[in-house]
Amino acid sequence: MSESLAGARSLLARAERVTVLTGAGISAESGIPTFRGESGLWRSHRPEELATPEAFRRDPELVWSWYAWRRSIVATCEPNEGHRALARFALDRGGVTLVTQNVDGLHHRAAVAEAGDRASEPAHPWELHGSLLRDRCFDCNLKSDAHFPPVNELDTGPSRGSDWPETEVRDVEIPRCDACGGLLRPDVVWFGEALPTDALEGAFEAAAVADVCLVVGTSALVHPAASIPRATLRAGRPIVEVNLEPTALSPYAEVSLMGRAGATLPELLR
Ligand code: BV8
Ligand code: ZN
Repeated sequence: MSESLAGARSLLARAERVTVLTGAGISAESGIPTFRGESGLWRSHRPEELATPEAFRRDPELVWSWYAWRRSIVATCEPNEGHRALARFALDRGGVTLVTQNVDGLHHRAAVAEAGDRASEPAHPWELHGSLLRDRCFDCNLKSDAHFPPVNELDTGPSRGSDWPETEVRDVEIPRCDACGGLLRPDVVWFGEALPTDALEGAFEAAAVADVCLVVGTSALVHPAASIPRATLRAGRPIVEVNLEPTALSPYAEVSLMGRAGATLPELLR
């Protein structure tokens, strides 16, 4: 076992309370493109173009069909060994607060799978940026389950990479709110929008009292999520990072484990 893995394991073994912050990197091995990697989602489009309320006002069909395409990918993905190792870790010991920037719902699916009939309702992670599995009315904010278009309607063709087949999805009909007839949007947090208060406060409170903050698969560029591990640092406690490459947080990490989350987390958390 490498020295850094042994170091990280002993930090976690001694910790009573652990806060975990994950980003798109933990879902990469499930087949969901990340945002900034070489095959990143943003490669073909700038975030400002798609993940903002202004973009939705300007071209709701463009934004809606980008999310419909992403939903069609998420619908065919499964949690990977990284999600499942984290779910087991949280189930097997108390004091673990899972916070995610991801909107794919894979952490919760892993928790349900790992809990089996062990727990009535496994803990939901704090979803800082909302969820693709829900819609919300753009006008009155009424929430509903996501209106998944039938995948054949999307005709996304063979490619599941990040080259979004824009043409085939343009004619997707945007569903409307049952209560007020407004256009529905995915229940995710767009740039320039506030994060859900309960998730944000819950995450910062947990990180402030955590003995270790474990940061997995995030470039740590999007705020305020990327500031959460700093609450642990301010309390004089360490950050352990799992990533394929150095990130904005690496200089502050006690241990930076370079490796795929799906391979590293089962080793680290066993
Ligand atoms: C807000 C949901 C105010 C939608 C997303 C200038 C400086 C600082 C901040 C700002 C600024 N200008 C503007 C801001 C604020 C802005 C921001 O942070 N911008 C950034 C780009 C600079 N933030 C906001 O606008 C936030 N809101 O500030 O509101 C406010 C307050 C009160 C009232 C009103 C307003 C809202 C931010 C949320 C935006 N929504 N997503 C959707 O998904 O479509 S952000 C999006 O990026 C995703 O949620 C994603 O999770 C998130 C972060 O990206 P990562 O998860 O880190 O993914 P990334 O691809 O970047 O990195 C992947 C990592 O994984 C890499 O490091 C890679 O090496 C690694 N990896 C890959 N494979 C693996 C792996 N690691 C391990 N194993 C592998 N196999
Ligand atoms: Zn409405």
